[in-house]
Amino acid sequence: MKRLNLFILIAALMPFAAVAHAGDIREPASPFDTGTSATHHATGKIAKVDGTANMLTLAHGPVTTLNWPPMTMAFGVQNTRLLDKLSEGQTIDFEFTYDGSNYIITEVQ
Ligand SMILES: [Cu+2]
Repeated sequence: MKRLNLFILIAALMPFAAVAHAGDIREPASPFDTGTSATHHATGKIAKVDGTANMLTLAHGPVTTLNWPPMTMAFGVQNTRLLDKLSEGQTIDFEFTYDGSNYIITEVQ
């Protein structure tokens, strides 16, 4: 009888264990996990255009190829003249790569 109670308890707790594990999968991928040649695609809203540092801060949506959740972060820009055409509050589709130390935007649609 005691053994049966233990079995029921374990069975009852199992869904919670599964949920805790699913949380692990959503952790942002480490930069070291990604090849430097891969191109990633995302949609984001421009939070800041920094023409001095040639950086674009974006509140971007999920990036499935990197296992990233939505977040706000700064990207480098490959073609700095691109920044002249962009302004805060604008929503863009963009492509980016990892150059070994920074995430660099290579194309904006
Ligand atoms: Cu990000």
